[in-house]
Amino acid sequence: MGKDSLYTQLLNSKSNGQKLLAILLDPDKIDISKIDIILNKLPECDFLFIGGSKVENGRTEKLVKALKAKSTLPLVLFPGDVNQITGYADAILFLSLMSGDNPEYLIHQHIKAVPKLKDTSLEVIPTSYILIDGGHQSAVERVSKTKPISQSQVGRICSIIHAAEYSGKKLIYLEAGSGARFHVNETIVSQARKTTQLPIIVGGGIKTEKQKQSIYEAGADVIVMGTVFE
Ligand code: 1GP
Repeated sequence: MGKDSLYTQLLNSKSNGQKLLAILLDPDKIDISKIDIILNKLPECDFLFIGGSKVENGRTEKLVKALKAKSTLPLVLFPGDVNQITGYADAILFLSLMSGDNPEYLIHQHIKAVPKLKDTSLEVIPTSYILIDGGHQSAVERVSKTKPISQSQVGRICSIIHAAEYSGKKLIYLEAGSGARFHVNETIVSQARKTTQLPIIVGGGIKTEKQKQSIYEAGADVIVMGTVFE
C-alpha cells in the first residue's frame, strides 16, 4: 500500500486531534556543510519547511538534497518565489497571498511555476497565505509590497478564509512574518477555527512552549517555528 499524501496525513492528524510542528529552514541562513549538526540540534518535529522571502538561486535545491540524504522527515517547500521550486522535496505549499492585492503573488508566480512543477512529482497543496501584522515590517511585506492585516480585523481575516475555501484552497496559513514581535493572537486563531474545517497553520514570532500550546488550544493544527532555532 502506498504512503498517504502529506495532505491526507494532515487531515488524519486533525481528526485525531494530533497537533503538528514544522521547523522552517531558510536556505540563505543554513550552512549546508553543517547539516548534520543542525539536524541533531533540532527538536522533534513532524516536517521541515524550506523557504524564504528571497533566496539565492540554486540554494534551495542544494539544501533539500542535503536534507534528503540525512533525514527522513517530509520536506515541504514554502517558497517565496518560483526559483525556490525543486523536485527533490516531497510537497509544496502553493501559496496565494490572499491578504494582499499584488497579482504577482496571487497568480503570476503560480503561472510561472507550471513548467517547473510539471516535471516533478511534488504534492501541490493549494494554500491561502494570510499576512497579519506582527509588530514590525516583515520580509513578506517588503518583498510582496503588500500590507499585513491588522490583528484587530478579525472579521476581515475570517472573510478571507471563507473566500479561500470557496476558491478551493485546502490549507490556511496565518502568518505574522518571520521574527515577528508578536505572533497571530489566540482570538484570531479561534475565530479562524470556527470559520473553517480546513487545516490551519500558524507561524511567525512563536518562541516559547507556552505560546505554542495556547495557539494549539485556540485551534491551530500546525505551528511553524524558524527564527527561535536559528
Ligand atoms: C515565517 O511562519 C514562519 O514564515 C516562522 O516564523 O521565523 O518567526 O518562527 P519565525
